[in-house]
Amino acid sequence: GQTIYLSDYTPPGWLVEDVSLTFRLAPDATRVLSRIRFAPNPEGTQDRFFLHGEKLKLISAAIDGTPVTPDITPEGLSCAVPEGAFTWEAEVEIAPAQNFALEGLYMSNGMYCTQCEAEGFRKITYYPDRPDVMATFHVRIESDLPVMLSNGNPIASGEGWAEWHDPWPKPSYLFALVAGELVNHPDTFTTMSGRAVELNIWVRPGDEGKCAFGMEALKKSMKWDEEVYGREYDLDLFNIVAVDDFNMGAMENKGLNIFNSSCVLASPETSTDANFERIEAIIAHEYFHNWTGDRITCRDWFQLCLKEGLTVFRDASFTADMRSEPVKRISDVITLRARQFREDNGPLAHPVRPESFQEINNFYTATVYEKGAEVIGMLKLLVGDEAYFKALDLYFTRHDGQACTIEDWLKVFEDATGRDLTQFKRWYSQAGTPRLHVTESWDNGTFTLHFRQETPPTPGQPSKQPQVLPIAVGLLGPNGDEVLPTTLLEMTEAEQSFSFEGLGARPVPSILRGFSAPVILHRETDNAERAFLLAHDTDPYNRWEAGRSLAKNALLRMIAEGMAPDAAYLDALKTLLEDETLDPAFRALAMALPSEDDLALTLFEGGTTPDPQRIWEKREEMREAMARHMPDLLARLYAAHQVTGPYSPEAGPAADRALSNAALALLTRLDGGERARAQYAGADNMTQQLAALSCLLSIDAGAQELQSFYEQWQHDRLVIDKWFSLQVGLARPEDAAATAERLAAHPDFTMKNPNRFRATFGALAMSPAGFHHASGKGYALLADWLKKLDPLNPQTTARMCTAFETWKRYDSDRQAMIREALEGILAQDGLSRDTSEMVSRILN
Ligand code: BAL
Ligand code: ZN
Repeated sequence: GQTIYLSDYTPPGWLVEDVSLTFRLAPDATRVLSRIRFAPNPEGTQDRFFLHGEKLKLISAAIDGTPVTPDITPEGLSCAVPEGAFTWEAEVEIAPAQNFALEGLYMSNGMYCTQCEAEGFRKITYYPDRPDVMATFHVRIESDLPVMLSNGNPIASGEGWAEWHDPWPKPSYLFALVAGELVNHPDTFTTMSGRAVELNIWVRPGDEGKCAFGMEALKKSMKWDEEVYGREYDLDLFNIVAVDDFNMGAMENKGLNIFNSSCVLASPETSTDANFERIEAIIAHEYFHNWTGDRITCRDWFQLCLKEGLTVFRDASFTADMRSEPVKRISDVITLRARQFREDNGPLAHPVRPESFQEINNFYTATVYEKGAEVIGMLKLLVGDEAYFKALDLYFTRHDGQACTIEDWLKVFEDATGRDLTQFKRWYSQAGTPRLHVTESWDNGTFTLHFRQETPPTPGQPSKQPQVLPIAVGLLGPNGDEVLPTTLLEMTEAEQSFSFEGLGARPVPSILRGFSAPVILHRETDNAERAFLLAHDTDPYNRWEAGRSLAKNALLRMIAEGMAPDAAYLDALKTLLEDETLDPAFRALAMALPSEDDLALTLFEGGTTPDPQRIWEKREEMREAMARHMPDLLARLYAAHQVTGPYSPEAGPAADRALSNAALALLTRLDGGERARAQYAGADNMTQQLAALSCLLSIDAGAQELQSFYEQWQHDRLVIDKWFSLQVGLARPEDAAATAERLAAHPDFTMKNPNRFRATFGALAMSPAGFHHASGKGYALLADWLKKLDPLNPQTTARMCTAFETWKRYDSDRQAMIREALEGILAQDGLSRDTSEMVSRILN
């Protein structure tokens, strides 16, 4: 494949003033007529006039009314053009019903919809499909479908047609069109300046009852962005559409957000508490893009983190404000470690701002999104809240309507604060997770923390420079009182010490409070100190971290040394769970053990080859020990945190359900499933039903419930996705691949729906012991299905190849089997650019 480099960026030769598009919709032969006003870019180098275009049948083309015959390649067309401004007109034919890649214009259950980010617009018509070309769009849709939507405001419609105009200049990746037999859930919002905005969530008939929660989330997001960032919505209309077949979670098209139906449709009967929280966050995320993404967009795709890191950071702050801040922070760190650290410490590691790619779709990653958000969180910590919002105001005024870079972003912070961010910028250019080593010394009233940072080599980056690390610390006295409240240390050197004077006794440090930097902390400590922090730390994040490190240490010793589960850990956990002053959601998180993948990475780093089967067994053994250590407490928690009355997805009752269901999961190991069976039978919401079913499946006792669950929900595709993934995810390691294989033969399985494919094979990939089973069956099965999926949907295929990204950690037998699986994929005829880039990077 061809590699594209950030350093090769050149401004476009021509800019677009205005675009008019007409769509004559037909499943196999949609005609797209375009009329585009081009003008030479004074800042560009006008060599050859080139328009992107892929898989398009050109019917006709003209410049200023005169027919032209362009040179056409698989990537686009070029053509001689007059000097100065001119009008380009073309007609192309495309076949949305044959488009299973779900990029460009495609069909889902009889409905037309689009996905243009990153480079899908070039599958709709010939265009300079790059984000630094921003234009106003006028769109006419012709079809016999009742609902026809595009970006911006509706301007006219009649029998069989509708016209839309978007007054805000935008890049082509934000274009959207939807047409279908849809029904809407309407509402209104009055903005801070008093303008009324019409809001709609459009769904397939039958899904109307699943829109109310999403609508409330949208209104909360609009309000929050006004109150916290001073950002007001800028059109008379905001539309959301739910689509079943969608590669991503959702898409922020201007005024017409398109959502994977799993990320917007919600009802108590069909959605879990986790689903509700995720939907609220994604609706906020897409809405927040209106300013951080749409009004101010990216100059080129290397700058993706400019909009994604910032928007993830914004949606995380929103969720923290709507729910519990510490619980959100802890959950985000769990995700960061599970996904981003995994990526950053393997063959796919890349900087937050990558410097080259073959297929940009492969860079919608945890690093760009989640580490990109962490970088913004660090910037905010370093400059302080007030300066952060001052810089953001400057960003919005200075760059409104522009396509920007990370340099522009950092410059507003430099200008607003007077700070030099040259070294900070390394967070955008250096890949890999910094290791932060800490030692301490105590001398006559002075306590000193000695820090050393190092970042291991990553592909293409053998050596790294020190980064700016904001390290939030607090100090606790021997009796547990805080003797130094949270203080921010700013580390800039490879090695640096910080002293605290005038202390009466040697303190216990609480380091990296709130996970103030995305690093791996190495500190020699003992269980007594961990237990002390678990009992006394005032920082909820570090309190949780202390419990997690106790659990992790205990598990590592069980795995590596065959030790029994650590009684001190079990006692400390019991004490924490008994503390009714603590948020039940926090306690539920404290009961969760470090993931299998997290343990595997730590073992590997320590020089031990991880055995996925043994890790799985030891986690099971630990859970069993947890249950046996505190059966009465668990029974009490289970009963005391039952939620009565009608279901509400709010944080309070969701937290109680989280704690009671965490207790149930352990109790099920003791009571043979008695409580879970009763909960299943009495459940009136999906959270309770699914939790009970999971408990039963985890002890191999849920066959009957599994069957009745299917019968109850067979007409609800989102619930049936849960039915698929639960069976694979909870299968014993030796059965996981066979379960996925059996479900892939189920009549409800389809490769054409990414949600269903992920529910089946994503669940396998996310079960380390099953996927890495010594038989190699998991590898072979996934590789087989990825080979089948690639010709249809390269984007989802490539994404799922990341299942193999940890392969170098494992023993030579497993490595040989994985290599064979990956080489088999690579040898496939006509393999997509997406998958070929991904597999090659993993293999190297
Ligand atoms: N821009 C792609 C989907 C999202 O990040 O919102
Ligand atoms: Zn986004």
